[in-house]
Amino acid sequence: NNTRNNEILTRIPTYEEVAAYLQEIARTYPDIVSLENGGKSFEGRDIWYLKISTTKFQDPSKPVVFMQSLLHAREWITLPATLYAIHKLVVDVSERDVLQDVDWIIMPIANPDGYVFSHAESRFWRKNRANNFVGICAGVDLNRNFDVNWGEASSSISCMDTFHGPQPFSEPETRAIRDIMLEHGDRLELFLDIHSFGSMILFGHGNGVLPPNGLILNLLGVQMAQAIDAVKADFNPNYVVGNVAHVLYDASGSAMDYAKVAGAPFAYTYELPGLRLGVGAFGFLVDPSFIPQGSMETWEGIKVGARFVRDL
Ligand code: ING
Ligand code: ZN
Repeated sequence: NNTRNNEILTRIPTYEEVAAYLQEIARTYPDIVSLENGGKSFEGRDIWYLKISTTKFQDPSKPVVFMQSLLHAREWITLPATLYAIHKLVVDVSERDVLQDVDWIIMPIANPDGYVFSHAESRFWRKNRANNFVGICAGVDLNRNFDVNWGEASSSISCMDTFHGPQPFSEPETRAIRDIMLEHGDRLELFLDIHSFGSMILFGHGNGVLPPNGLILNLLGVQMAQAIDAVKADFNPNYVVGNVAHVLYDASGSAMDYAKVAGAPFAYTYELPGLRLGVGAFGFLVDPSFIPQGSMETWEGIKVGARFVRDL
């Protein structure tokens, strides 16, 4: 029921709770939502995602927006933000136009094994939990494993947090995302990869070379950031917008860069705000009182992106 739907948005739910919530949404709103399985994670968990459409993805004139979170396990604040977006699209529907004229693919937990591990064993775990390669440590950085400039700015050492894996797309989690992108490549207009932390909206390429549409990528990035800044908490800084290599660091093999290969002209990584005054790893911790605010402000940015591609 509706009470339960809302309660889950106020905290950090477990993998099982999210799976049950997505099932419940799909069961309650079968005309617009379908629950899909992208395959199994390394440890055998289902990689769930929702397809949300008023026309069952049958209208070729609609743009597709693909958004995902928790590709990195420890970035917990991104999960309620994504669940809130689902809630606003399906349950609340206060902005009917972004549901009516856009088809949505939403994957709240892109790295199920890492997410479960970050709850059970190691709060600051980033990677997945693969260990079927030469090397003494477990885990591949899924955001370095995509087949785009693979290995150029990432680590070949399994114990590093940016280990790119034994080869491009070695991981079932990145293959699941790739297959969804390629399936919708011709209509995929906007890809949003929700990470934390740092209050940034980043675009490619990860090697610092701007894509051909770099200026308009920057323009839409700024528009999304302004929408967030207009409603953000006073204690957080304004969002910074720019090329990932310019504002942060070089990074190859990312989901964001691969989305452009797959056909998405607009591909961004959001870095949601860190814990208040968070530095180092503490930025990944979540102040429960920030969850509603962080979710609401992120949705403001997402809406601007969705309306932009709708109006192209
Ligand atoms: N930041 C991203 C990371 O994967 C990033 C930054 C964005 C890299 C886009 C490449 C492409 O390192 C976090 N916090 O994970
Ligand atoms: Zn991340």
